[in-house]
Amino acid sequence: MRLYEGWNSSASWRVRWALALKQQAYESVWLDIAAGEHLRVLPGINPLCTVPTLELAPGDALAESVAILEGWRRRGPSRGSCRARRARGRASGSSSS
Ligand SMILES: N[C@@H](CCC(=O)N[C@@H](CS)C(=O)NCC(=O)O)C(=O)O
Repeated sequence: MRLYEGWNSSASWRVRWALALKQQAYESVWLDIAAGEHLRVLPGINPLCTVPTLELAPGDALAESVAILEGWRRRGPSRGSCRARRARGRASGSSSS
């Protein structure tokens, strides 16, 4: 899994934080938007050429930060959604998030 992101892109940070919360390992590719790097790197991956772009596998990428989070969650990080984890925690008597 590879995240194409920009340091000055708040949408990129949204995805980055979500992946960190889920402890999801991924490769980070930082693109310099101001220098137009995204326009050279992203066309074959995400026709919108925007960051963040989450590449799940070659030829399988998600764009738009909220859609990325939803799409990635639906495809099932094995730890499950935050809501599912909280429900499991309550069911087991654990107070974890
Ligand atoms: N609404 C989108 C924003 C995506 C977006 O517009 N990203 C900007 C950086 S924050 C970008 O890639 N701009 C490059 C361009 O438009 O050429 C999201 O939440 O992902």
